[in-house]
Amino acid sequence: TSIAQRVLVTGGAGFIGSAVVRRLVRQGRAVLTYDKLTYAGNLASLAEVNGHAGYQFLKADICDGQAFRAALQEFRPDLVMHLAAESHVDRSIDGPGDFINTNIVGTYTLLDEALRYWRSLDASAQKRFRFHHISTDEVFGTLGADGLFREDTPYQPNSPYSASKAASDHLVRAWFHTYGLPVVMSNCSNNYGPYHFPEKLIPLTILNALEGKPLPVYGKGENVRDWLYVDDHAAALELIATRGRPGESYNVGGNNERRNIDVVRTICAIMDRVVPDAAIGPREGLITFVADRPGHDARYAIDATKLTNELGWEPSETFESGIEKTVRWYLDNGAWWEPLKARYDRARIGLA
Ligand code: NAD
Ligand code: TDX
Repeated sequence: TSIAQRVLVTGGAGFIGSAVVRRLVRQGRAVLTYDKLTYAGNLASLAEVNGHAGYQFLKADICDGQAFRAALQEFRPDLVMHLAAESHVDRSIDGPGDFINTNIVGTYTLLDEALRYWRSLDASAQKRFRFHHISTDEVFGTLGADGLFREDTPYQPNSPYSASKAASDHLVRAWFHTYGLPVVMSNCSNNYGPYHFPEKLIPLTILNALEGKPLPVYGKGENVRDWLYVDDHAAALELIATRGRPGESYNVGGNNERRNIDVVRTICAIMDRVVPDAAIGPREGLITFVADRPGHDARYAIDATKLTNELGWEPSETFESGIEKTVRWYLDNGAWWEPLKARYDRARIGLA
């Protein structure tokens, strides 16, 4: 196919972005990772593709319009996949400023330059070009016991993070309707898997459980998230970017709703089986209920039937298969996460 032969990936050194980059490079596409390398960006996540023919890395900020303009002119992508963001809800509560800058101003800056670039292309290149904005189900707010988020669910973001992502979604939509920039959008549920920064619930639980440290569970642990294995998300993103209809948004989710306490217990059971430690004892004993997150959304769950019906996407991992793989990946890849413990204050990345 002639589509998406040259892909610029913002946030390609992050958790999901690096999974996307690894996938696209394996397929033989030319890829440019455009990433500022904040605390969440890690070149070690791209070791597999580094040095590969057709792969390039550029350290740059999405708020820097001149840098992005030069990257477009030099790399000449036919697809931009925009994943760069401040992504951690708890950090957005402690300090929203970076979220406003990167997620809102940064997305505006990319749209402004992408439009200029798109207008400079010839008609056939214009027709092929796509700007894919990657977003979250958190823009829809919170669900009660029933119901699922659909693409037409009203936006009701509740955290500074989700509000900044909602704002960016609205900007992307406006650039399609007002200027005709060929955009596609997607909103995904919680991802998990290899290369996930240890501040997030699943890797945090694995690493603390390994060392016999407390496992912090917010509130009563009854909040529900819909978990998707990161490579299943990367596969969905490729389909949406290459075959999604311009101007449309697609929800992505794993049909794997779990209460946080059950996620943590599942990880404890796998760790007890795979790396039993008599000095630590059953890991469930490490679970510690702590103060709840302010504004903590009760439940997220995704209806992904549009993506399945239009583009034929199906996740390949269940939560049970994916979490087993994930635990084993962390146990086998200390070389990836050990340096993070040395580089950052343990508390700052959530480790006890
Ligand atoms: P992440 O925090 O792991 O990675 C973010 C990446 O963006 C990092 O490499 C970082 O260096 C880079 N970055 C941050 N600010 C930048 C800037 N100003 N300029 C250039 N690069 C910058 O995030 P993630 O979990 O991989 O999420 C990727 C995207 O997917 C985000 O847009 C996020 O909102 C969305 N998303 C994430 C999840 C999830 O569960 N993790 C679910 C749905 C949607
Ligand atoms: O120590 C913890 N204890 C705990 O109970 C942490 C870090 C989290 N939690 C809870 C809060 C959430 O209900 O676990 C759940 C998952 O928390 P996070 O891993 O922080 O993820 P979440 O807030 O759900 O957001 C994630 O999914 C949607 C990503 O960070 C977002 O970028 C994405 O948009």
